[in-house]
Amino acid sequence: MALQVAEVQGLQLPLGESFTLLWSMGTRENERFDCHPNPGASRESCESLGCVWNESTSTSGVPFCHYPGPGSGYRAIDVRYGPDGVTADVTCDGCGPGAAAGVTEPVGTLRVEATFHTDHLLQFKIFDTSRRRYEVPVPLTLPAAPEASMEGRLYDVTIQDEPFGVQVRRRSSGTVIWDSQLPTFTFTDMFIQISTRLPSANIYGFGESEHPSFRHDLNWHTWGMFTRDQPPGYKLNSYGFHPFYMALEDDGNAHGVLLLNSNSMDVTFQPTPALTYRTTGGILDFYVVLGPTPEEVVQEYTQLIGRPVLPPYWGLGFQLCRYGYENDSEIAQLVQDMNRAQIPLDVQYSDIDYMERQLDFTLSPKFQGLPALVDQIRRDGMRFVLILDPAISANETDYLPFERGKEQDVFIKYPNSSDIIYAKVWPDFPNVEVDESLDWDTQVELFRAFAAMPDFFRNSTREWWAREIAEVYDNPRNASLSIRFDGLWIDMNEPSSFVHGSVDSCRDQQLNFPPYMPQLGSRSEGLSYKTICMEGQQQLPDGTPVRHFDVHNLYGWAQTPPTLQALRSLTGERGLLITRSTFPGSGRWAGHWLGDNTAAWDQLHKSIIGMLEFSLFGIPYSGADICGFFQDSTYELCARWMELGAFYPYSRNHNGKGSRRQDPVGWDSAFAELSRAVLLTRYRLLPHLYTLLFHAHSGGHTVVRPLLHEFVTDPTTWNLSQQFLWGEGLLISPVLEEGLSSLRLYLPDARWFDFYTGEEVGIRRQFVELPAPLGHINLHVRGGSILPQQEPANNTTYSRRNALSLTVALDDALRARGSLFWDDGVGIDTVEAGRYLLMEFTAHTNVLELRVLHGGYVDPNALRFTQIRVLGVAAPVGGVSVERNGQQIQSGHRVEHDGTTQVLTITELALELGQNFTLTWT
Ligand code: MIG
Repeated sequence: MALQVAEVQGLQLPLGESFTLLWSMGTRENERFDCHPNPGASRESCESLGCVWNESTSTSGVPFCHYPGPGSGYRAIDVRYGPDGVTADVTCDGCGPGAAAGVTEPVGTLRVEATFHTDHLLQFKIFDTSRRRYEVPVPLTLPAAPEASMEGRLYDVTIQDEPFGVQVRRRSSGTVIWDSQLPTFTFTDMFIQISTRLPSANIYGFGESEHPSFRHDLNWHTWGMFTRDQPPGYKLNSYGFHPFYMALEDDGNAHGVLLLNSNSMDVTFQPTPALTYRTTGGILDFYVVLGPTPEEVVQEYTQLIGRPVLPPYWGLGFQLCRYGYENDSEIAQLVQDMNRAQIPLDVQYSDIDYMERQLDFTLSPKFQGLPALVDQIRRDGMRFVLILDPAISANETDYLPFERGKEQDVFIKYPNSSDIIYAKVWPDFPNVEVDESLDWDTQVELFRAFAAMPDFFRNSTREWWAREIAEVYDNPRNASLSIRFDGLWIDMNEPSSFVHGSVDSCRDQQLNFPPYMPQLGSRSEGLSYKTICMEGQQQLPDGTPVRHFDVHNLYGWAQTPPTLQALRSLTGERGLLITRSTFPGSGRWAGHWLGDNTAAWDQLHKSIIGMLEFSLFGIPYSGADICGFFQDSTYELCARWMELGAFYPYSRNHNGKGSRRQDPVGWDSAFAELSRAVLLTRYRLLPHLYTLLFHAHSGGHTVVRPLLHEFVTDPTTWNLSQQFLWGEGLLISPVLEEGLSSLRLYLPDARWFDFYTGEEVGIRRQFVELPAPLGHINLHVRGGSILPQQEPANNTTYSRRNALSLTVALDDALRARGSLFWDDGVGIDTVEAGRYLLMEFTAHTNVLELRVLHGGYVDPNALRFTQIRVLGVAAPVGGVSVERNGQQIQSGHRVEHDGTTQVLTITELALELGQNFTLTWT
């Protein structure tokens, strides 16, 4: 029971005199909903909207101007409940007080439709019945007809009539997980607002923003959402757009909510607990998945938006890049130095430096040796990735990409006009000498070319883009300039522009400065801040015209599949694609780097939060620029970052232009040694990581997994993001602060074994301080899991030929399980075509079984498991017998059991990959 006591202190009431105490019955602070979200609220402007002005609060963020009562002015009529959903009409009388009053046209002919798609997925959509409004053209996977059953449904939906609200209740617990019967509800042309009470204060997600904590702080914070070329920073919306959150209810059940709306918006949390969405267009189209576990929330969400792509095996190797390589020899030298130092390296990049004056599809005179270098790198078993930007220079003579693009009408124009909207990005004007000592704006003015933005929705653009990429791969004019890249990296696709809107002015004031400007931190430049004009005319593949205003947040999303398709058709392989701007569903084609971070200690933890969020967003293949992009990294920071980054699914050391070298061979030999060691550990674990990415691709499981997904009954895990798991069984506890040689880390309720020594820690559900000297990252294997591994090598071409092994960590009941996914590592759609091997491992007491679940791939290298470590074996071991496909075999293995560490090691095995084996120890 909450205390309901008002304490009045500091009184000086002399005894014997008469006093009257009066307390005002204002709306409780947490129940205040902001009635004037635009800046500049005053008593006058507030009251003129029909709202209440109340300055009595000492809590920062509490709105002074709030709604006067429960009414929103909207009412539901004709509510109809059916087996597959609920519908109602929604009308408004005067549409209530508040933010939008008189500013943008109210929509008074609304309809709400709730659809029970499956037992764990429902949708409710609020839209205008009199005029079709813009809806997000992103396909979701929904059953053709509702499949939810009366008995099996995890939820009930109620539509409340006055004021209008939607309520969703979890049946099993009675918890109301959505409750929008609140005074804020507003539906106008350019300002749509809806609030909901939240069932708990455990909210995760929304992005892309740098969040100070994984679990949101609900104390009056607003987060703007709009894709933008904005390096991570507090309260700044960055490259992607993800209007999705996961909520953990107080009893440990979890659900997820997607608002499928692509207009600029913001979301406000308040400690009620409640959440308010404010969007500038489209409709309200909500999808709720009911879990009930956090892992199931991600599985159900990715089922809806599309499961993540399986990266090529080599994409799990270490990757190296920087902005500012001088020429191809610098890259050649670096790769050679990495190889000589025997530091694993799979993928080398070139940033925009390889282009002539940063023009897409060109080759700089300083990089004429690149084609040959790429061939050499590939011969040595490594791979090469090139960057591409969307902006196409319009100031060239004989620049075919622009000429052909114009011919095929691929560029975004002003509406009802043949004028292309010209932005400025990286391409330089012809014949200029860039003077980098000038200030940025002057440089942009003097040196940057006019640049046109392709509209990637159009079929013609997709064809044009594929052809231009093909001509880099196979240069039709000079075959010796063909660059045989293996992957592409698409940048600046928010889309980014160095001038706001266009080199001229934008033509539509209202779209660029909407009546409600979400809290994006660029009020004076409006929505076209660092991007193109909102009135830009785009066209869906079926010819439907759409405004950039509505589809801005889909720019990177639309560019991604045609890029992957082009890459695949050229290379004949799966290819590696990384994109900066993402939207729900982008994970189907690409991974994501977390953008232009700074070489600073706080970025280590922030990068984990970012990865955990992208796990929720269905983009598991992600990671931050290791050692930091902006500013000089420092030795210790970079060393700790290499340790952490070795456990990013996407593990790339990338640096900005002008800052000091930070690659593993850019420091000293001790640094090289430390990098080598931690990357060898990563490479050893790649079969496990690849298997996790397979489970993400096929089942929607997370790869980098928040602890709360595995230990949901333990509230200590609910906001723990300094540590993370790979799957369910490997706990990674990096050092995130300077000057430490030991680390305080949390071990949840399970048996935990040191990955390196195999010894049990013997502590659970407690924080513990463990040694963490520079060069050592704490890794713990959870009892109950089996991790497949492989002898590492300098790159995955070679490591894939090496011996396999297993680490079996027994739980309290002496059980463990795990799996291994294996295929050729590069083929397109190997999973869909069944061209893979899936093995399942189970251990119980003294028996370990290796079983083939799917035998669709035979590795050409005759791979064998040669070593098995079983952790937590207390009783002395006499011997180990081996059966293959049910037949006892003579195997020349050796057995070692250490009674102190309780590690059973079986070596010199030769268990062929793809066969069934049973090992029994006595
Ligand atoms: O305006 O291509 O996030 O990784 O090195 C900066 C140069 C453009 C931003 C990317 C970064 C890349 C850089 N790019």
